[in-house]
Amino acid sequence: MAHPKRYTVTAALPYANGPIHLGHVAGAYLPADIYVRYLRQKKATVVFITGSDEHGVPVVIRAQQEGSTPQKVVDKYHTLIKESLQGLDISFDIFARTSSPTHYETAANFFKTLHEKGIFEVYETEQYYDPVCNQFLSDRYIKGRCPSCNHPDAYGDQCEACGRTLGPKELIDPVSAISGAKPIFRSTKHWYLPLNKYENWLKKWILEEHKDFKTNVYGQCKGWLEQGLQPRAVTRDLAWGIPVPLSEATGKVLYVWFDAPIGYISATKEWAKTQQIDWAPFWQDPDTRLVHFLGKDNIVFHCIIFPIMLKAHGNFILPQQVPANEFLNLEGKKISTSRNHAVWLHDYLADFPGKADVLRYVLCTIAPENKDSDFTWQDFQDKNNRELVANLGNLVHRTFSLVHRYFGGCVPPSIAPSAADQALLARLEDAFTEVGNAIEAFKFKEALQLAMGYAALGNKYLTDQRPWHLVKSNLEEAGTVLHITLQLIATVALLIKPFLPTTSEKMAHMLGLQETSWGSTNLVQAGDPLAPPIVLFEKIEDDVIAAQRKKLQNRSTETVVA
Ligand code: B3M
Ligand code: ZN
Repeated sequence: MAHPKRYTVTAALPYANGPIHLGHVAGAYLPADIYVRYLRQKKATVVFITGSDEHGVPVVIRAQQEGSTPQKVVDKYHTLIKESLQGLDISFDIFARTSSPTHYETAANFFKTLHEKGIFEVYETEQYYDPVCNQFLSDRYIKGRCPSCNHPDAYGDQCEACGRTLGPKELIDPVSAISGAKPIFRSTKHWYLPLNKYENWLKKWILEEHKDFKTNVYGQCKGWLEQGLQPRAVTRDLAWGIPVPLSEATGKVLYVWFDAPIGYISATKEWAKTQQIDWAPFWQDPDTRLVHFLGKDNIVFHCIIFPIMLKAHGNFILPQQVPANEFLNLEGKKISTSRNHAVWLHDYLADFPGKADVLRYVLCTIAPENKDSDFTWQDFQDKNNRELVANLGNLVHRTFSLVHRYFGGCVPPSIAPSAADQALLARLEDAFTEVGNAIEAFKFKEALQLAMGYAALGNKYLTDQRPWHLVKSNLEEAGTVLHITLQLIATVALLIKPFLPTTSEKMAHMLGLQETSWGSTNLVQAGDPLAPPIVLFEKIEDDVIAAQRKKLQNRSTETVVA
């Protein structure tokens, strides 16, 4: 595929109503980061956008639970989330906030443009209203018995016991989650985006023109389109959010899912300003490739609603790819923030300092790319000990030790390489294409496996050639083997750079590599001095893993509200 002029890559804006967990990381932030790091290594022009989603009912509910205010909640989690993502080396160009003035202006103008173009339909409907608190109740604020499974505490949008999506009117014996009062119906006016009017256009755009979407994404879109689309309200009766910019809409705010995706655009504007460049080509030039990374629960918003918004507005490009992931489970169970069954990213970083790459590695090997997958602490330990330590770490350590011991710490020359040596070098030439193709197809798990396969190949080569024996009989031949192994290690350092950036950097430092761009060859030359070997990975002991399991069990039994 021809390469575009530039890339705009987004990762879903996390709700600033709580910390992020490993499921979020595996679903969106890590794959986005791998993709972006790869593009940068190829010297592409790319901007990587994310930030916090600070509006919506979840924030208001969290503030109530914490006895705080929505503003304090978003301030706290914005910082926590941003720092934890940075701790994992997620290399966004900007971590913006939907509370920023640029965003308020951009979102309000977007709404105004659609309003002026006569896109919206206005309907007056009866909605639940809390007569004690005198406010309309959003779906999450209504509780009642689930019509499907009889669970007594289902929410107006979903029953967490059976997973069914609900409408508030389906609940049996509804009560207000704020006051406990029985809600009454009251009429209210809202602005609707008539999704149904775009159905034919979407069918063509996705079902015909985007057969290249991942099967899980394509399948979900097809399901939505077959069910038929309905007009969807993009305004809400709520005090927290961006005010609807119309005089007849006092007291109403934009629906969070209307303003949040526009947040990608406002974030791009803010970033471009810091770079003193024009933001517009990143969203308007057809030669820009727009790619959204997210978890499967966000597919409908990014493949159906946001594209309709962009199309209705006009003058915007549409996403070229939406490589959404399925869900990551934890120790065989669904991750649940309400039941506190989660591994929080900031906890991991505190418990495993200096081990960001280990988590990146493990999460990439189990990325839920096509189906849900499972994180277990046992697997985490095994992959660290058996793959990172025993394969990559061992290869580097063995090779460097021999070169320091027998060749004065400088790359030995390659003299009369054998057929096996040449075959190995030839394989290295294909490595970048092979791994790069997998990355461009959003098959990150496969790409990492391929890259690590080269480390395994290096270990096998060493074991077969036995340079530690050769040094006694034929020093030249031993030097040749080590030269080739160093060439391989340098290639691996570049191949793993998008996945394990810190490890790659350590390896590049040890090898004295100047050039680390994708596809570079002949990376080391005879005579190049090497730095002393540094330990890349340490074994993780059983007691550390046992402690993590215990922590999870203890936390899961704590009672946490909503
Ligand atoms: N904040 C939902 C989520 O975190 C939402 C994503 C917005 S992306 C524009 O799952
Ligand atoms: Zn239920």
